[in-house]
Amino acid sequence: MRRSVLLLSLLACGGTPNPAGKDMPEASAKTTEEADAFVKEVDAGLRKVWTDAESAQWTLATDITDDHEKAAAKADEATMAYMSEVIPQATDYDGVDASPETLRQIELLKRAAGLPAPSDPEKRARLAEVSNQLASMYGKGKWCPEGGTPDQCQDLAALEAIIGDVSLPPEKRQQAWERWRTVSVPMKPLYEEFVSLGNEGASELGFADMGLLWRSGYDMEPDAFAAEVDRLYAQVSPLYEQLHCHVRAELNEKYGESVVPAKGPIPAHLLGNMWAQDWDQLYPGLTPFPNEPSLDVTAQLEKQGYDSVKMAKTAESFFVSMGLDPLPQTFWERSMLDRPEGREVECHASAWDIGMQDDLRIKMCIQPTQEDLYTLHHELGHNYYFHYYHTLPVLFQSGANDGFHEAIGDAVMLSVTPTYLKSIGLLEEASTTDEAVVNQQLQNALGAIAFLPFGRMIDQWRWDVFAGDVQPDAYNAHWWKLRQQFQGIAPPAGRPADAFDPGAKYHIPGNTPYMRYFLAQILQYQLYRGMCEAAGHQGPLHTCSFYGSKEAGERLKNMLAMGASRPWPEALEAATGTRQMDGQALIEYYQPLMKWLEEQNADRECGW
Ligand code: X8Z
Ligand code: ZN
Repeated sequence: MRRSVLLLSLLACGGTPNPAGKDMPEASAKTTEEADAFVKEVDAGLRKVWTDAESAQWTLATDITDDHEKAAAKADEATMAYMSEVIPQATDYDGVDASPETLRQIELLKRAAGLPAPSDPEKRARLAEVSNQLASMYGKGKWCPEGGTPDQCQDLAALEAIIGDVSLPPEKRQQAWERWRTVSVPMKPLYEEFVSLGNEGASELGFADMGLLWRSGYDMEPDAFAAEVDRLYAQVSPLYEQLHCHVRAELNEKYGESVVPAKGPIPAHLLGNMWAQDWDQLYPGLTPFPNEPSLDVTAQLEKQGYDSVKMAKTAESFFVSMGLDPLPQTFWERSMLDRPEGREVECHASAWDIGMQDDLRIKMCIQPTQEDLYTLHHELGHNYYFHYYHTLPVLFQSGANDGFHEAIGDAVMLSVTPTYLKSIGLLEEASTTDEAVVNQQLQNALGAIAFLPFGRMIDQWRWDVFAGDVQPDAYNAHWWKLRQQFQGIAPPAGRPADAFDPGAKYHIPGNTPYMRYFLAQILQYQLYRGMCEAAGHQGPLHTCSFYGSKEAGERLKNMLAMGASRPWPEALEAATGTRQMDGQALIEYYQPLMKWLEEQNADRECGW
């Protein structure tokens, strides 16, 4: 979701008007009418600045040039200036006697700056400039040989292809891994400046640092949120540890003790993904029961000549089967579905609603792969959220919390079972034997379970950096400390002193909060279970598909239409009947795999 990146990242959240345990503030001098008028005025003001900023960001992301970068920075600066003006006014309404809708908008406004700017105009302009520079550096990032010609340069896609090709020798993949990380070296001084200016902005708004501002967006106290993250991670990490143990043992066998030691962390370049955040590419080599039917959707997509439009239509048709609206015609006219020739673009997939009026779009460089089919469901999940809440006041046009926004498409994707894929001709055969279930679950887990510690650690790093607990000279070491602690992975070799590896991950230079993706991993199984219930599913959770279920669609639509108008536990309750985020649905879903992994690992020493 793009709007979240700079502008709305914290709108997904918002505090309750009177958080538990706090005394009611003293009555405000403002009247009910004044509060309503303020909220109305802010709604109009935000629509204007956000629409301008989004249009400029769209232009930049689909055509990265210096001029577009300047225009985007200018529009961001105007947004920041507006925020600096209205956010402090919100506190004048503390304790005002107004409707719950008005009170909630005022509370959401206080946390609405994803990137809070200092009120000093020069510093604000500099922050807008630095943040757009960082994002463009990532988008344009390439490794080029010294003294070489431009056609010898390698961009992210080229380097990812090498990392993802598990048949290539480890040295070649290590080289690609290291080359991509040269792109982020020059980001480091800019990132330091970004942290310092952003923190200054946060402190002007009354938050000790940017991390605290981010954590305060979950309808609970920031410390309680951090504890909630720990609780959720403790629920699901045993499954990750089993997966890690099995994968490490297999890689040890494949590459030998000198490349992948049987104990200790796994080298990060051998997991098939540039950031080792998902390990999907390892599935063909790890298939538990190779005699079961193939799950290779990519082969079929290629064979059947799926182009980007057909890929997107395939994802759309799942949502439509549940009774959701087809995407508007303008989606097909305005989206960027393919990498264009002759200009630089940011290929990292994102979903948009420019102007918050159902101008739905995605920006993606679609390839006919299973991974991109997955990402399309993910992006359309964002678009459907935008679509069903676009009539709300803008401050409510956000996920119930930001994890919800990221979870919708993924929850739907859990219903994209082999049986469904066979029904649309993307698998030749589907089987429901116990062996086939383990195959499919391992395939899923290499994406989703491998992701859990990564999703957990990224913002741990940023929280620590923003809080000043980690100084610039320790940025990289701290990154790898957390990578090892949570993921049990290590760099292929010692890192150079000037390395800034966090910058080689899109969301760091792009300033997109990341804990949302961890929450989404938890929430998606809860939402999936809720929709399965609505569809009348009986039997083990992993056997459910709500394809074609209008009842499941109804439940989803109701939640989407709430946006952020109510504290997230209410939205969760509407969709699932519970008010707590809970890793138990994920654990229930993966029960067959957990059992199989424990058997495989019975004689192995797990952990790192
Ligand atoms: O950034 C994304 C989406 C856009 S919101 C493509 N994701 C995270 C990532 O790529 O790192 C989805 C999964 C996690
Ligand atoms: Zn997303």
